[in-house]
Amino acid sequence: MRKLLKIKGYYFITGGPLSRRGDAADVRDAVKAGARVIQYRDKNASSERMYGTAKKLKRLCKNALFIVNDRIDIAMAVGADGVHLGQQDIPLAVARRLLGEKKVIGVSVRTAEQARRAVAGKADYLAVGPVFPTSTKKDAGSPLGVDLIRRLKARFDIPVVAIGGITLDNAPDVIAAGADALCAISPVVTGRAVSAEVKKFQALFGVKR
Ligand code: TZP
Ligand code: MG
Repeated sequence: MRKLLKIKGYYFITGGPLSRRGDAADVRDAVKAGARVIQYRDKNASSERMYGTAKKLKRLCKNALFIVNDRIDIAMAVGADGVHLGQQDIPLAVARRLLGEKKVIGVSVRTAEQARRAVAGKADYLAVGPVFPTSTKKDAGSPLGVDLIRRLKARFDIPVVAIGGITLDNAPDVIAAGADALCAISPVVTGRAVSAEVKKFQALFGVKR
């Protein structure tokens, strides 16, 4: 039986060009504030740059899982804890074969059928979104609302991370729907202090440190 990954609270994703102070400073602050999952996401960097940044960020994640978005090669090259895959990325079965059973693989889903396939393929968590309208990811698709979170939690025993357009105001609805974790990129990386913003989201889950 596969061990169920436990994730709860704020799931940090790097903001790249949106960030006020840069990804490394943000990751340092997020970890300090108690974020237990850090995802390095960069849609524009060269492989060379991504490798260098990933290596640096991984070192900052002493007490946090370090996940690389999209790029299984970069994840493997730096010994990351896992990779996050969208529906258009390398197939889950291939990623699982390359990474082995111990690494974490998250999969983005927008439907119950995509979730069923991800669960069958031994994903460790699902990311659902965008829950609300967002301008951070241009091709994110139409907002799903919180109902899919509720339906997935009723049907599958796997952590669900909510993403897209989440703010401190609407996060309580996301948590009430059953999300185990949530990510809010723009509110956190454009905020005055990343650590303060992360702590506010963590507090909504009752996560203390
Ligand atoms: N995937 C679905 S929506 C999204 C991603 C990466 C962007 C979320 O950004 P924000 O600023 O939290 O709306
Ligand atoms: Mg992707």
